[in-house]
Amino acid sequence: MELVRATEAAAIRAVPFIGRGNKNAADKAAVDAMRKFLATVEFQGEVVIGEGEKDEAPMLFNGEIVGNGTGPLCDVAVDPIDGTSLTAAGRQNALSVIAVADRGSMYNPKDVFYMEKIVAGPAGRGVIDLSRPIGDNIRDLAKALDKDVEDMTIAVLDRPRHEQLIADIRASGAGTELLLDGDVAGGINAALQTGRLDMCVGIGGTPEGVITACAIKGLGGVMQTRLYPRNEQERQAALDAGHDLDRILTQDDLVTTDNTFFVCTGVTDGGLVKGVNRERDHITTDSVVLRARSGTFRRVTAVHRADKWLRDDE
Ligand code: VTB
Ligand code: MG
Ligand code: MG
Repeated sequence: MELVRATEAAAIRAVPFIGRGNKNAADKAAVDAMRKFLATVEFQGEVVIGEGEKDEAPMLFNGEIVGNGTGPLCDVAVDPIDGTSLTAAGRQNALSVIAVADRGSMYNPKDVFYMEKIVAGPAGRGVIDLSRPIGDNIRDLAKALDKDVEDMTIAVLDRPRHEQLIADIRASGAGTELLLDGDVAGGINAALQTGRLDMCVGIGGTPEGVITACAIKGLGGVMQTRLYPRNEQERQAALDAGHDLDRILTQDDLVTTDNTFFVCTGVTDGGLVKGVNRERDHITTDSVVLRARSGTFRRVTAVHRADKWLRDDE
């Protein structure tokens, strides 16, 4: 639960950068705040997923030790802001995220930046299959959800690489929700049994994949992924790093323990969490905490005193 303080801090510190056009400045403020707050949490974390590498963004470094140096040994995956471009533009759906699991349990996506992903809620277990055509997956999931295909909504990152995928989804009769960024929130929204999304598919960041897996385990949903090198050079690097490029990695391969925590706080408003809100002398944050072992989904609304946050030394 203490972890939520770190995502709250990152989100609050990113606020002055919302809509200011400088995504690295926003990310740096969030990274610094997260690092500082993580140092007060009772655990011995090693950053496995620092994110930011693909985007050449400021980051917590892979191998960096975080926490106060006592307590359980953990793997840590962070994305201080998923959606730095969204934040810089002042758009919706930017979040700050941390996932923590037992030491040695997180998949290390070393040298491969992208993966194909398919994510759905509990109804998709034993139903969706990354190796099958998207239209079949949509039809089968609709059946499992007892819905018409026409009532299905599929989230996809809005990227040129997804042109065919988007056409195939629409040809099946389902609708798309095109995401500017943020397939972590997209995957979680797809796995939640409330809201309009039924599935999230497409090629997205590998770090975001591992982070999403922690959340999906908490939600009892299903996720299948496969590494996606973009060119021969990345392909060779992946093989040299020992990756099996044909293997389908599920949420349980990406995080091999059920002892996982996932926390996120909204930076800007989104479908999963509201953004940071400042009113006079108070700042309100909206967060989600997911614990896989108990399957608990908590919403945490916190009210912070603005004067504490306006001082730089806090
Ligand atoms: C996604 C998305 C992120 O990177 O995983 C992604 O969730 C995919 O890469 O918000 P491209 O942007 O290069 O397509 C982000 O957009 C940024 O980390
Ligand atoms: Mg990201
Ligand atoms: Mg980021």
